[in-house]
Amino acid sequence: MPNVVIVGATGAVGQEFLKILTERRFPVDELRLLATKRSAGKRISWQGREMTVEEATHDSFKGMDIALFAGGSSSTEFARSAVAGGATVIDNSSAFRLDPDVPLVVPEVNPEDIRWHKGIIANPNCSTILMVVALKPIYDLAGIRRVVVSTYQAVSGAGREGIEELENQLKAWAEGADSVSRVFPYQIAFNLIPRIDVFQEGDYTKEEWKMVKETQKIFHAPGMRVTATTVRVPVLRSHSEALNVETEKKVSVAEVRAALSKAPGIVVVDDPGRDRYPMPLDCADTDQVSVGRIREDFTVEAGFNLWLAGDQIRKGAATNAVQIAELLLK
Ligand code: 11C
Repeated sequence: MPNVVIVGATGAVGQEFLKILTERRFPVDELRLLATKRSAGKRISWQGREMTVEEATHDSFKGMDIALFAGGSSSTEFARSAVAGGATVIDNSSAFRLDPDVPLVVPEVNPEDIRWHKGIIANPNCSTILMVVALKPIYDLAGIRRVVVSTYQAVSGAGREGIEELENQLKAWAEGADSVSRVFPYQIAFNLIPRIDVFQEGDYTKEEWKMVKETQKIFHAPGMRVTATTVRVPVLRSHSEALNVETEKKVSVAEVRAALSKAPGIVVVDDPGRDRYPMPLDCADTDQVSVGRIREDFTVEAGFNLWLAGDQIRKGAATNAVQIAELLLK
C-alpha cells in the first residue's frame, strides 16, 4: 500500500482529501499531514488514526509514494522536493498546469496522459474540470468548434476564508452591521463579482485564461476556440456554468443528451416538464457533474446551449486528484 502525504491538510480541499480517501477506500499505508507553520500542531483523527499536522519542509517527503497538494503557494515551494524525495505529486495549484512536461489530467477525459508524467501531474482548475467532463462526450460525438462559457462560482472556490466571508456578511446584514470584505474585492452577499483572480492579457482574468488554455491542453486541441466570463456568486458551495457549444458536425439534441447520459462522471438532470435542472445546492457533496437545460442553439449551423453544476471542492479538486492517484495505482 502506498504512503500518502497531504500538503495543505487543514484547508477546504485538504479536509476533503481525507473524506474522499476513506469513501473511495483508497489504500493507504502511512498518511502524513502537512501544512504551513500556522496550522502545524493541529490534531486530526482519520480512520481511527490520531495524527498531528506537521509543518511542511523540504525533508517532509522521504519515503512517501503519493503527494496530494491541495493548492496554493506550497506547490511552488515543495513539489520539486516531493519528487526528489521519491513521491509522485498530484498538484491542485496552477503552478505547473501549463508546463509542457506536466500532464494536466481529468480521468474522464484524458486518463492516458498520466503515462508521460515525470513526477508531477497537475489537477486542472475547478471550473475547467467541470466543463471538460461535460464537453468530452460532445467532443467525441460531434467535434467542438467553439465554446462560450459563463461561470457562476461559489465562494468556496476561494477556500475556507471565502465561505467564512459570505457567512459573516450575511450575519452582519441580519444584525444591521457593516459588511467587511477581505477575501473578495467587494461585498459578495447579495452581489455578483465579475472578476475572479487577477486581470491579465486582453482584460480577461486569470480564471478566464485558465478555462481557455487548460481546456485546449486537456483535449490536445490548441486551436479549440474557448472564451469565458467568470463570475463569483453568493453561493456557498458548487460552481455552475452556462455553456454555448458550437459543434463541427450537426447532431440532434437527443443524440447529445444520450451521449451525456452514457458518459462517466455525468448525471443528466433535464426535465423541463417537471421543472428539473441542475442547481448548486443539489450538487454539494456529490462527485458527478450535473448537466441540464440541453437545447439547440438556433442561431448557428450546429450548436447547443447547456447548463451544469458540480461540487468544485470534490470533482473540481479533491475527487479528481484522488481519481488520478487511483489511475497511478492501476
Ligand atoms: C475559484 N477556481 O473558484 C478558483 C479557485 O487555480 O485551482 C481555484 C484556483 C485554482 O476561485
